Amino acid sequence: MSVRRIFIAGHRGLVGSALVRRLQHEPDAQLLLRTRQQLDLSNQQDVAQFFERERPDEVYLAAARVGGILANDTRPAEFIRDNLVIQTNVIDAAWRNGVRKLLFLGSSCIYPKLAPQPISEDSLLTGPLEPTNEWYAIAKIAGLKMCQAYRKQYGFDAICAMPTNLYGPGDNFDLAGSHVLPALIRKFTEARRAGADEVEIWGTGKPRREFLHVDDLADACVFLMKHYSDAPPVNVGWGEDISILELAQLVASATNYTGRLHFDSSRPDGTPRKLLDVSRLSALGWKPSISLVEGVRSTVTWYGEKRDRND
Ligand code: GFB
Repeated sequence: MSVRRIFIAGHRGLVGSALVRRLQHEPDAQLLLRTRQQLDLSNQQDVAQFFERERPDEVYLAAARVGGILANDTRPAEFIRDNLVIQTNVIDAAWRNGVRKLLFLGSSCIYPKLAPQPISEDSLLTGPLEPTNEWYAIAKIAGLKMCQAYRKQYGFDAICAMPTNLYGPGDNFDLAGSHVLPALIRKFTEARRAGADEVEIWGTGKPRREFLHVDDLADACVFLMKHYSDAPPVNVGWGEDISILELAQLVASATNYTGRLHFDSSRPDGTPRKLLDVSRLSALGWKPSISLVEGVRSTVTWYGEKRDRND
């Protein structure tokens, strides 16, 4: 049996660690993993030397500067710079060193703020972006276009997956940088443990979001690596969305919090709705399996155990 040398860029992040869990038991997979201390992906020379030396067969490009609405809105330079640099270094070095296939991870925020729902891949570049995260979105659009350009000019088999809002074990629970689901899990867990009678939720509670468990995303990425080789991006989502108010009620129930919810409407709502059209991926034969209720419960348990261990 021939061995596939697989580089997972960003293997300590939410997505990268899920890819490690998914791929580590594949009998023909040999995982190449480097921490930030071992390999600085923003250093072009280091990345080029790594690829020349290690010669991976496949690359999952999950390394990125990511964050929730506040981090995106307040640190735009970091979001556009770090993502452009990391993805350019990795995609170019992969192609130059004979990588057989690369999967680039984008985000549903590449689509216009007011795209028709559910959002099809064909909505790309048809209207203005959501202002709170346009810097990150522009970087991710550039990554997607770079993959398409390398395929067109060089025949490089680079594919692009566009996931919806993700959550799960290994997420960022820092309230200044996190996405809404880990933020709510932390706020409700702390409120229940402290006996607090109110939890603050940003915005009006009316925006609608779709959430996918990161283990489902990792499975979809491995599926696409095996079964898809084309230029258009592929949306990866659950197929249904819920309001932030409904999400807060779900997390309150999963954490046994019984106090009040206070909505701070001075905080931004962001895009009003973000539900992906997943028909392209469904037609290829993949579907997710971890429901939001089940995924939130297991992530609440994971987070509680992590806090108890103090790590
Ligand atoms: O998940 P989130 O930060 O990002 O926020 P986006 C989603 C919604 O939840 C917004 C509300 O309407 C927030 O105002 N929200 C309520 C909260 N309470 C909280 C809280 O305590 N923390 C946070 N973070 N939100 C991101 C983009 O947009 O989605 C990224 O900024 C990326 O670029 C990611 O694309 C997937 O869904 O609005």
